[in-house]
Amino acid sequence: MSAVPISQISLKELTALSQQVLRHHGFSEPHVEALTATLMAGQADQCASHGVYRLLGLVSSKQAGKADPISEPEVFDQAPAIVRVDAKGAFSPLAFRRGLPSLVDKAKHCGIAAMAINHCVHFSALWVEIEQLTAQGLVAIACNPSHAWVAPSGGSRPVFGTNPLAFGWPRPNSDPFVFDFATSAIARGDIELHRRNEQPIPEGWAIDAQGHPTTDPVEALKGAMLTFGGHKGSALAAMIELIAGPLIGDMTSAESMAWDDGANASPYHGELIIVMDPARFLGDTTAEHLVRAETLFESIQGQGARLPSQRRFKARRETAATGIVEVPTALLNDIKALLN
Ligand code: NDP
Ligand code: PYC
Repeated sequence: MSAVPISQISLKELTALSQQVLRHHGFSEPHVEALTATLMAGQADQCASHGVYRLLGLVSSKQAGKADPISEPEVFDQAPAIVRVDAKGAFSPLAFRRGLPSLVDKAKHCGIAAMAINHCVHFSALWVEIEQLTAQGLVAIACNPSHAWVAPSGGSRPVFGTNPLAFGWPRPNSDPFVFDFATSAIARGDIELHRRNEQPIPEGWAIDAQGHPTTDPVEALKGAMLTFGGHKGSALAAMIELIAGPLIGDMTSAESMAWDDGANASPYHGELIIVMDPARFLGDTTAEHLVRAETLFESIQGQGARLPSQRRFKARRETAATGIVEVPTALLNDIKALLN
């Protein structure tokens, strides 16, 4: 397997490049800021499938007429514990930003609250949002459908999206406990990166269009991805289709794919975020129970196992120390070409 040429670039320079590209393609300033913050968070944490690579999809989705670059999200007070944000066909990060203050207020008042983001084009990692809630001392769960790329366990035709599920738990004196993964064996973005880098994918990620196991990323992208954990990932993917689809009045992954109509744009659907406030569940005993929760993390790490997000937080500290990130040279060139 040949090594992929890599360029080193400062995060500051990459941030400016991302802003320049988005402005060049007509994105409004609030979207430029929210989108770039999301892309750079992914890059700084060395999450290759959801970092600056996504800039290509942001521009192509806009060019295909499948993502509005300027719509201002509208926030609705849907119910005492539910805030709804209509993204109006634009990418989701600005909608999340606009709904966040109301979601936090509602969770702190009611103890549990939810935010439904509707009509958003989606490309991001969910931990970026989860961490904004754990930073407020809240427990959070987020999920969304995508495009129908994933076959149900026991089947061979795509029905589900890659449907990420993320969870965050605030910790008193350390990074929050956060996991965030696709309910497919891997995010589709990772298979796309294998295709770009001409690298085979591991067995178990996908089947080809004839339903045979494949390690060829090109065939995998034409066929169907597989769920993680067989029937268990399949059931979680179905749950996400339901609670972040019909429950919030938005599209399933199959509907998003039909809407796409071959444009190959980012998925268009909704997102559900559920938040719980330990202080409302526990009152005066909150601190005592959060300390008890630490025993769980100690017993995981104490035997040499790692926590999810541990790699990411380490990468974040490394990036902060050097100010430098690594980007495949071909990708950097493709991004610069977006300015032509
Ligand atoms: P992974 O299969 O790599 O799983 C990611 C999660 O598992 C991270 O929390 C990661 O922590 C943790 N993890 C990985 N290895 C270990 C280990 N050995 N021990 C403990 N924890 C571990 O990623 P996916 O491909 O499933 O998902 C990647 C991203 O794609 C997610 O951020 C997700 O939100 C995003 N995505 C977004 C979609 C969308 O529609 N917007 C659709 C699908 C995916 P760490 O980061 O520290 O390695
Ligand atoms: O990598 O599966 C994925 C994905 C879909 C939408 C954003 N990321």
